[in-house]
Amino acid sequence: MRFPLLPDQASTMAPRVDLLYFSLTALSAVMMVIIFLPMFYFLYKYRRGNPANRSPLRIPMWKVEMTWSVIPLILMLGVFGWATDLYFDIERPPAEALEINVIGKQWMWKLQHPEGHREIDELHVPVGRVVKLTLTSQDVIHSFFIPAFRTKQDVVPGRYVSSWFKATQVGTYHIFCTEYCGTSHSGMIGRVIVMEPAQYEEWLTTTRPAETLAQSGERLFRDLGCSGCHMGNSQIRAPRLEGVFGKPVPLADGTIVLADGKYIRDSILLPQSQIAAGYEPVMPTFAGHVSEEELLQLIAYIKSLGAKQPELVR
Ligand code: HEC
Ligand SMILES: [Cu+2]
Repeated sequence: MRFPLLPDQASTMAPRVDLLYFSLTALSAVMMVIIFLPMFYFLYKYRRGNPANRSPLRIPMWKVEMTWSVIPLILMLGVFGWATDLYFDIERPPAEALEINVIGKQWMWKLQHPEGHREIDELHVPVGRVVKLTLTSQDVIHSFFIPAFRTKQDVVPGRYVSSWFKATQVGTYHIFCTEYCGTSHSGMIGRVIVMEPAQYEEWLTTTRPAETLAQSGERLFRDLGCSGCHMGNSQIRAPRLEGVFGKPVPLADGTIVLADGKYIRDSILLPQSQIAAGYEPVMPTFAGHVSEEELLQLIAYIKSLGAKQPELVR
C-alpha cells in the first residue's frame, strides 16, 4: 500500500525544499533529545528524598555557557544561509521561461498562454521547461499553490506577482487556493497537466485559438481607441509605446520608473498617477472598461512592441 507522507516531488524545487524541511525537522529532533533526555534524567536523579550528591560542581560555567550558545548559533545561521539561498532561487525566475498569466477570481483560476490558449482550473505545461507565472486577482486575495512543485504564491488584486517552476515529471497535479477567499474557497481547485514536449506541442496546435495574447492586445488597442492617440496622427501628443516595455521612463515629477507590467497597468487604470515627462495628462482612465484578462493582453501587446523601434523619436 502506498501511504505518501508528502505530495509527489515533481519540480526541480521540490527535492530542495523537502531536504531543507527534513533537515530542520531532524535538527530540531536532535536538539529536543539533547535537552529533554538530561532533563528527565536529572529530574529522576535529584528527586526529593534521593541521596544524590548535591555539592556544587567546580567547572568553569562560562565555558559551558559559551558552548551551548555558540554551537547552536552557528548551526542556526547555517540553516538561515541555506534557506535564504533557496528562497532567492524560488523568488527569482530564470530568464528563459514560458510565460503564463494567472487570474484568480472567486472561485476559479483563469489562465492565459502566450499563444492565446485560455484555460480554467487547468494548466497544460511541458516537462523540463521553466514556466513563469504572472499572477493577479480580480477580486480578493487568493493564493496559488501547487503542492507537488512546492510553489505557493499569494495573489493580490491590483498587483502582478510572479512564481515559477520547472516540472520534472509527467503527470497531473493539484492546484489549490490556500488563502481563505469566501464561501467556495475549498472548491477553488485545479490541476496542472505536465506533458512531454511533443505532446504539449500537439496540444498547442490542436487547440490553437484565433489570436495570440499579443494579437488580442493589439485588437483591444485599436478597439479601445488607444491607437488613436498613441499611434495615429491625432492632435493629441502621446508617447509612442514601441520599445517602452522594460525600459526606464522619466516622469513629469522628475522620478524615473521601470516600465514593467505594473507600470503599464497603472498607466491604463490610473493615468493621472504617473505622467510621462513632456506630455500633457490627457489620457482618460480605462478603469471599469478593461478586465484583468484584457489588461494582461494589452501588456503582452505593448511588450511585443519592445523589439520594434519607434518610427518617431520621442
Ligand atoms: C486621449 C488620448 C489617449 C488615449 C485614448 C490613450 N492614451 Fe495612453 N497616454 C496618453 C498620453 C498623453 C500619455 C502621456 C501622459 C501620461 O503619462 O499620462 C499616455 C501614456 C500612456 C502610457 C505610458 C507611456 C510612457 O511612455 O510612459 C501607456 C503605457 C499608455 N498611455 C497606454 C495606453 C493604452 C493601453 C490605452 C488604451 C487602453 C491608452 N493609452 C489610451 C494619451 C492617450
Ligand atoms: Cu481563492
